Amino acid sequence: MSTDITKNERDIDAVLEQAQTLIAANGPLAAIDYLMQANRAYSSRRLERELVSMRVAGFRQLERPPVSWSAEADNRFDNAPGLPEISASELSADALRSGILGKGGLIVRGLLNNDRADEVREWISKAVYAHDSQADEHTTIPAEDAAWYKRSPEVEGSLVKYDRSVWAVDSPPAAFGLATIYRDLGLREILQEYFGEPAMLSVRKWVMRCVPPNNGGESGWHQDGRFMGQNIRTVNLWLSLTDCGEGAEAPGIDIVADNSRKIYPTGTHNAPFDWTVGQGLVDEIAGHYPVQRPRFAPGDAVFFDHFNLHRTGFGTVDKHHRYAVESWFFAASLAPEAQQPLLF
Ligand SMILES: O=C(O)CCC(=O)C(=O)O
Ligand SMILES: [Fe+2]
Repeated sequence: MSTDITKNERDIDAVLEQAQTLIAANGPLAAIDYLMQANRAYSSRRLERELVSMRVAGFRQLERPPVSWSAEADNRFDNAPGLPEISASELSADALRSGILGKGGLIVRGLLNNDRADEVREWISKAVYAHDSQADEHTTIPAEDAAWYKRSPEVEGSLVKYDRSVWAVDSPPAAFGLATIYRDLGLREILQEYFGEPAMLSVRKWVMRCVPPNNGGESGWHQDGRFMGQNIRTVNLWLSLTDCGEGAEAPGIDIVADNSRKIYPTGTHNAPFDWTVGQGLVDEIAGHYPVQRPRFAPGDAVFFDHFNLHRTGFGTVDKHHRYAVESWFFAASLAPEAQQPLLF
């Protein structure tokens, strides 16, 4: 047994050495591809941690020539009353364009099958549990459980906590699993086509969310472009892992199906904070655009960008925590440094 472990560790050493050679010869993305491939076989916590570090460090080495881009889209969803909906097999760069730019967002049903959605929800539970145990000095948990929350030296800052969410990068096994799923879904290619250049994720806007019920609670209406800047190009994949939203018993997300690409004033109309859009203004906007609380099954997703106006949708009779993953993808050439972009 112990010989096997030693042999395995020596294999991992060799894999990491090979990755360094690849970085020097072919750049960080080649090394990341190689490590991801290797980790499908090894499932090694060490490789997963190295991957996180390599993704963040790799971004700094990336050449990012400017790209011209147009916000044109076809009118395939013009008759949709609110956010259009498609199935996973219909997802393409053109569908994303028509949904996000034409209607303010695009719902994709069954992006993950049930088994995969359950698996991702489990990863979030493990990461949250490991985080909470490490935050509590009286609790010690086995090393294999603790590995689900482990900060890379390349990662800076911390998540402002409103709920039980954690950054995906702080859970290297989950970050590996999610990056693998996104690649398997073809998101790298779809987003490359959407942006006309590679898509990046980031430390700060890749969040595994665990939102407890807060019946009757109000969360802040916001546009993420308000914090991240407007000279960016983004696609957010908001992936539900819990039955949530209208008619369900877990908090959902409230979304305005608004395709006007502007940032609304914040801190007015009785807004509770200076970064939120007041309910009075949302009521005015609702005269022109539908305000929705979609019902999401585990594995359903909604794509939108930094102009979308939304908030966490607390119910009145919720009983369950809502798990979801928020993944903001950025066009490489305009990826905001403050979010700590990373390669996926
Ligand atoms: O998950 C939520 O409730 C909020 C998500 C959000 O604000 C976002 O994805 O930008
Ligand atoms: Fe948001």
